[in-house]
Amino acid sequence: MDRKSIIKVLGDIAVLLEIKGENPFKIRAYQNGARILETMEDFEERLESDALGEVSGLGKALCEKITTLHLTGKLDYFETLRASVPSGLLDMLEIPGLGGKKIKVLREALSLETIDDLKKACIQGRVAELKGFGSTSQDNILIGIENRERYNARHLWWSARDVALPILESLRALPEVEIAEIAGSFRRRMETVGDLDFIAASTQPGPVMDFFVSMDGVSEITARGETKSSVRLSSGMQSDLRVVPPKQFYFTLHHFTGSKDHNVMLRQRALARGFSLSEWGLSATRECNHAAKPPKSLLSEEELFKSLGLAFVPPELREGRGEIEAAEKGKLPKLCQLPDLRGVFHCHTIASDGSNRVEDLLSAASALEWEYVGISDHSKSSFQANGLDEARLIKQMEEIAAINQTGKFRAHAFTGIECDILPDGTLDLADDILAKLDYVIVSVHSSFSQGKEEMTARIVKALEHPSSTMLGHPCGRLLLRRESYSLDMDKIIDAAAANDKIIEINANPMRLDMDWRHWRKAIQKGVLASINPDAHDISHFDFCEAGVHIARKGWLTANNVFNTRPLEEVRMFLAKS
Ligand code: DGT
Ligand code: CA
Ligand code: CA
Ligand code: ZN
Repeated sequence: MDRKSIIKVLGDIAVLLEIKGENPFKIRAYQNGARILETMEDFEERLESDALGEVSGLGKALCEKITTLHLTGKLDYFETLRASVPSGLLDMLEIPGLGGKKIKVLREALSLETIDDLKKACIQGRVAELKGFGSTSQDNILIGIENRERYNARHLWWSARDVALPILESLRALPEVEIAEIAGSFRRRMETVGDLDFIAASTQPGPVMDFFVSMDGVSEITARGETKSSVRLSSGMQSDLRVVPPKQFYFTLHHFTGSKDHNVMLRQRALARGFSLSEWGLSATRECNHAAKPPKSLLSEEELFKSLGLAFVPPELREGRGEIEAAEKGKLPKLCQLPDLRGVFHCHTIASDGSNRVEDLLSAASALEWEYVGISDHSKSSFQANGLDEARLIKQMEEIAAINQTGKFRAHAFTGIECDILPDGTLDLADDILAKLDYVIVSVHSSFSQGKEEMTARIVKALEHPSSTMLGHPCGRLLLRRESYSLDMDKIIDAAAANDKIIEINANPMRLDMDWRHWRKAIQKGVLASINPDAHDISHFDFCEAGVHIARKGWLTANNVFNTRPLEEVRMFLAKS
């Protein structure tokens, strides 16, 4: 262990002893020890020659601990001590203004063990009453806790993009930058993103770093190095930038795109071929007569995969779920793309809780060169969304027929409904009306707390209804806000397959439901996806992009997606279902 890490351990020991309320002399011995190491000029030599004990202030026991850490990188005393303090108290050290002594007082006076306890105590005003705290200190602790929550949170991919793309554009505009990309979960199109990982190719990292740490929206510089910096953005998002020499760029881009699982597998494959793969490059590990020498620089990521005998793996698929085997066999799917869509289902109008008329939706869809739009307002049980009863629905069907008649719009309107699945699995509208519609989306909007079996049976029953066409937002989650209801997705996929029903990819960036992890199983069973914006406004047509990302993460080709089909095929499918 190096000197810096040893100093850190000594400091941590002092803090742990403080939290436990140990003898102040003992605490001071570790604090002093850390300080002495910081300024010691001949640390290495003294360690080697066993002359640490001659330094005044370093007792025998402390010297032994330092030597053990240096030689083994571990210290039992420290491990035991750390394990004896509840982890919630250690987390409190991350809150500005809280050190070992104050945490000890909080723990003893208020018997706190977690940050949640501490938050409650602050809100109740109990911290302000403690000696040495006061109301300003209490307010600051509360702010610290809230910031920590905000910073630790993940972010929707959709909101991360609003932050990330302008930064990427500015990086690319710098004269010193040759290429720049965003790697990490953002590039893999995960539904949520922890932090942003920018990679730039440049021979002059200095000015690029200067720009990055001082650009608009930086609220804190958490690390500033020659080739790597980290900043906190005012949105609460953490963001890293690595600057590498141009010939290294695609190795680094690949490494930091991840995922970790994908990287591990690719590295193993490289090793099996006598190469060592890292963020720095590809090198030979042993002497042997390779037909191909490892490339020292790359002009694209394709070349990296090619040098390992693989087809290019799109970033969305790099999750360590069989993509490398598929790439080896040339069996990667040709993933669907946004321009493949020829229309959407699941759009709400002013008749329920949408903000546009049918005509507005048709006009916006036509501008996108779509061939059709499915109108699907809520049904009557969703009274909070002004859901339609039978009479209002019949009236809407007549209106839509009349609009189609005018021939004013390129896009055709299909008449549908987003029909509530009632708690017992029956549908919210009369069968004879449902049978008259072009299509029916069935969705759960109530009794979310049903048990797994009951909820699964409820949804399966709705899929077995002869008039249902597709299942809306199957798990009901709201990302970072509300968990999925409990259900058995395998059984639901089976029911969809058995009854020839479509499953929606709800493209609302807060839903992205059905989750991409289930889609490979679903398409193997022949289930079709419909990428639906769940539009309550014409601007929500944009959500389709997020839906396409999820479809791609689920290995879907255009063929697996119902709404890539031309109008006539869709008509035929809906007519026979
Ligand atoms: P996030 O930020 O939590 O949404 O997820 P990622 O995937 O962006 O993860 P991040 O930012 O920690 O690191 C970016 C990529 O860098 C990650 O996907 C794989 C690579 N990477 C980072 N740390 C490690 C590591 O310790 N081992 C391996 N094999 N790869 C790593
Ligand atoms: Ca990341
Ligand atoms: Ca990162
Ligand atoms: Zn809904």
